[in-house]
Amino acid sequence: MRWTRRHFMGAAGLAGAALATGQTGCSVAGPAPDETHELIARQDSPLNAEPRLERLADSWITPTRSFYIRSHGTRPAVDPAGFRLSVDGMVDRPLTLSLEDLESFSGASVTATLQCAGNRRLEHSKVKPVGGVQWDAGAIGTAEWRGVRLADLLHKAGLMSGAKHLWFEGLDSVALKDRPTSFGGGVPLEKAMRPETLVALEMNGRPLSREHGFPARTLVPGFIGARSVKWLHRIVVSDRPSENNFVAKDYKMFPPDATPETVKPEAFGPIYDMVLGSAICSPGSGDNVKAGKITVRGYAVPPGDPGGRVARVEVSPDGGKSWVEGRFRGTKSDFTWQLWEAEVTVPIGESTLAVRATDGTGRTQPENAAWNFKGYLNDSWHRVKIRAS
Ligand SMILES: Nc1nc2c(c(=O)[nH]1)N[C@H]1C(S)=C(S)[C@@H](COP(=O)(O)O)O[C@H]1N2
Ligand SMILES: [Mo]
Repeated sequence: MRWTRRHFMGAAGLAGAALATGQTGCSVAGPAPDETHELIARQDSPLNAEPRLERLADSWITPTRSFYIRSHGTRPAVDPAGFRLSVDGMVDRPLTLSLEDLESFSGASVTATLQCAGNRRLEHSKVKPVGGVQWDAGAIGTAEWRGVRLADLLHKAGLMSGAKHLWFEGLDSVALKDRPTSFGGGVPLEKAMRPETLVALEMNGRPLSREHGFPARTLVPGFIGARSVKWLHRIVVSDRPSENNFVAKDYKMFPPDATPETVKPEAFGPIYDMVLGSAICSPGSGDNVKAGKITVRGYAVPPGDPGGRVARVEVSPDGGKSWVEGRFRGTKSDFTWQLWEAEVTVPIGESTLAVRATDGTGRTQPENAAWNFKGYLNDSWHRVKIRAS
């Protein structure tokens, strides 16, 4: 028995969900309940919400109730019995898979950190305002994902020669300025074939909730969150990158002087890899602390390439004049964040704490990030102003 889903269904009495669809005998469970009450909404509709930062540094695995939600459009309600995932394009044998078909593949589980490319956009906005959801540093979380390796699906379908890219399509509808579209993502074939890349059906031991993409999503560890497409219903194998808005136009890194009016998105490639980053989760911005020695806690994320790692974290009590080395807390694995803590001494009055991480190649986060009008990939030192008395 490779799958926990049926056990879960029995234990939680989810046969009711199957009955409700008139599919007695269907073994597929419904979604895990949406839990959003602990999140801070940055936008109500569609819901975009992040946890309080203090919460985030509590545990290596982020409980689903504290996991950020980032959605661009509608939140589909998918009937698990009627659901089909298609795999077509440059394949020898196009596939149309039900949830039961997906569960008949051997299951794979991966612990990975998911982070929005717009995490810490709020700080970009303080340099010069940018549009989009104004995320603090909480559009990130780490979960245990379970599903099917994308490579196994592609083996079954058979790749035609010349295949180079995968396109992913969600069932949601997103209103662009001039038209509605579905949310799409994509990855180069090389990443699709790697063992960490999944079509995920479960998050933290339960079926996906609706907010997190029930019943299926791609999960692309090391890549920006936008490539982990929720409510996934179609995979296309192609010789070129997807033409979906969110691959061809959005989620690109434009230079600081580019503007929405003048930029030519076709001149820039899609963002794939995450970049080295870190944030202070506690104390929080504006907190009052006791002067003297204080403990600072937070997370650091490695660059997204396989083998990317965080080698060092440093914390400054004085806005970057002096630095103290932090120590790692808890577990880590490939494609996950690392939690850390450090002791620094702060005087009475106002102080600016800062954190910066260094990766396995010796590269350290810059003091200031490359500002861009989309507000992506803020990798500057993370700073938090506190008062001590
Ligand atoms: N279909 C669909 N998939 C999507 C999105 C979306 O709006 N629609 N948002 C993407 C973005 S930008 C991020 S950061 C992650 C967030 O996943 P989460 O909401 O489960 O945290 O989902 C990605 N997948
Ligand atoms: Mo995102």
